Amino acid sequence: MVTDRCSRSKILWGGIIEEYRKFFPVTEKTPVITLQEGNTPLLKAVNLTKRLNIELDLFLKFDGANPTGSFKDRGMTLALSKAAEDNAKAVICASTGNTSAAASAYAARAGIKAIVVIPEGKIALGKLAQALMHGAHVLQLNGNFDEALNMVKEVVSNYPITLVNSINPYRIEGQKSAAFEICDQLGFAPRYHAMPVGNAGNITAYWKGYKEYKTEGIVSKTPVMLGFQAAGAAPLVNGKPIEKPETVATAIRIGNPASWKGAISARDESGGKIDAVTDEEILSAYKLIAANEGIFCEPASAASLAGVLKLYKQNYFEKGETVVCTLTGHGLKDPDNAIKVSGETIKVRAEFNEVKKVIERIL
Ligand code: AN7
Repeated sequence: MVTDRCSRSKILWGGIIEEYRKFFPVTEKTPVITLQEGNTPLLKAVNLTKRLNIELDLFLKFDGANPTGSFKDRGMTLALSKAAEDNAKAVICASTGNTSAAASAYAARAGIKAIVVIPEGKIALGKLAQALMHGAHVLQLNGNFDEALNMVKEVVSNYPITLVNSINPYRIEGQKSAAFEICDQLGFAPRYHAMPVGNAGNITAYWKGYKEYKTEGIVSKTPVMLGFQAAGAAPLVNGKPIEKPETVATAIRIGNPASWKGAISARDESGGKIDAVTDEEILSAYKLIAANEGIFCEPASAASLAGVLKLYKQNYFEKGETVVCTLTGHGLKDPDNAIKVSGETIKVRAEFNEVKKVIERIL
């Protein structure tokens, strides 16, 4: 066979299972269901730190650059590969949106049916569009995420359907790959790792990943883990479940996180913190990231930077330390919020003189 010399197939990214195979419970019999997720950008926040006069080595891990636009792809590649290995006919999840988008996409790829249960009217429209386009059966529940999760747990105890929420341990396994990538990209583990917390699967996964890299001797230290919940949905901060969680960051509008213990272990074993940030702080960070670094994340994702800015003001960090913020999802999923917080556009008549007046004001 003649191949062109331009082929880089051997060095291109194969998705997290192929890249980190030895860290996962897969065998050669496991069919790998992948959209080549992972390998997302780790960008130094050079403009933000300068603009806000922040003395930190601040990095943004943009997991919104995954195939379905969120970190959920990392867990879903493993969950659907194992479901396919077990000949599952259908998968189900409750979701604030991103899990349903990822489950639907990976199920489509695997040729497995997907059922997603979402809180009616409380998920970003882009996420709903994704589930619909990937052919999932979308059930809108008159209730919140926590009620939806209870419902799907009941379903899987009655039917041979695989649950792909993060209670499914393969989800956590896959999501730990983000911690591996950050270490591989930096060449060491960061001193601090900040991330949004909703159902708490991701902070559990990152902590597992960092610990495994240390056990393997790939890094010498693990980071201090910092988790941030929205103030209106902060059960881990308050120490008890919240019956009616509310926040503009619908992705983390969760009152009783399934991985409660995992989040507390990550916090305590790493000497870290789980704190709350207000919707105002979240939206401010959301705009700062987009306007200064050219990264458009969704509101929930910005809770990580909002939290770092809050702690920075409290002199929590040693100057010059490395801090990584995970930006968990893409801003394009939720254009309504973006347009709402961006304010008015400037309207002009289609005349050169009108445009000229505006341009001269801007320059
Ligand atoms: C953008 O999709 O729970 O603490 O059902 O979409 O692991 O729950 C989403 C969660 C952060 C919180 N950022 O992660 C769901 C769902 C974004 C998210 C989180 C979510 P976890």
